[in-house]
Amino acid sequence: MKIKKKKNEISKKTHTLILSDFHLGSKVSRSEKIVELLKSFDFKKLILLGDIFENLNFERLRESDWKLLFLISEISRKKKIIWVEGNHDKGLTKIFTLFPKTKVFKVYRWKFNGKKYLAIHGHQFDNFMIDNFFLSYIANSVYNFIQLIDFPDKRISHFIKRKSKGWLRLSEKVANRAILYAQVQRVDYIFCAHTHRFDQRKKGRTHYYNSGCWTDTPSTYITLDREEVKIGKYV
Ligand SMILES: [Mn+2]
Repeated sequence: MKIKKKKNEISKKTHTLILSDFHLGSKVSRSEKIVELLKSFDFKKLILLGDIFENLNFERLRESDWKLLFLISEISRKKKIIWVEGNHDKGLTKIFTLFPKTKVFKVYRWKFNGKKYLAIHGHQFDNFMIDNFFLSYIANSVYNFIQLIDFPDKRISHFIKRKSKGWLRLSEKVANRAILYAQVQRVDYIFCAHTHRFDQRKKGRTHYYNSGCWTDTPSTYITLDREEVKIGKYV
């Protein structure tokens, strides 16, 4: 499959793109939109920050999910792809070392201009999930179901997400623990996912970013160009 670019398509430029939580195989993943986004960017490096797959069941993948996977394999011929494992796709990511120029990590570190960077999915900072795997699985399924039966503008699921204390606590916890981890590891920038809420914080010299997800609107992504980090939204 060839990546074709339309003549008039405006190409945005960035060095690194960070995306996470596609949950391919679940009914709410927005693979068509991810394809659109990847095609609209001119980038050098792609970091897939975990939970790209919902689970190991490939039978659930739709045509559009396969299209996205073909696109990623096509990208991997020319550009560096970093695949960071999430809790949903643990182990599965190893298969993708078969793609050219693709590497799999649990924790990915790099340096730029004397600054240190680290990317980790973030479930490592979520002991609720680890202790109550079954509970959070149920909560997640219920939320996905509500999203499916929701109005087109997703007003019910967005309301739940805004009001849910659990969600808020999770975002807080992951952010705080990630910042602490970054300080201990002496890195300047830490990138996480897992909470499905995009986020941006700074504590002292430490910068924390969360790339959000692609199972909800707006879906979010991070661009990293020189030392400039931005969170982009995609409706
Ligand atoms: Mn996760």
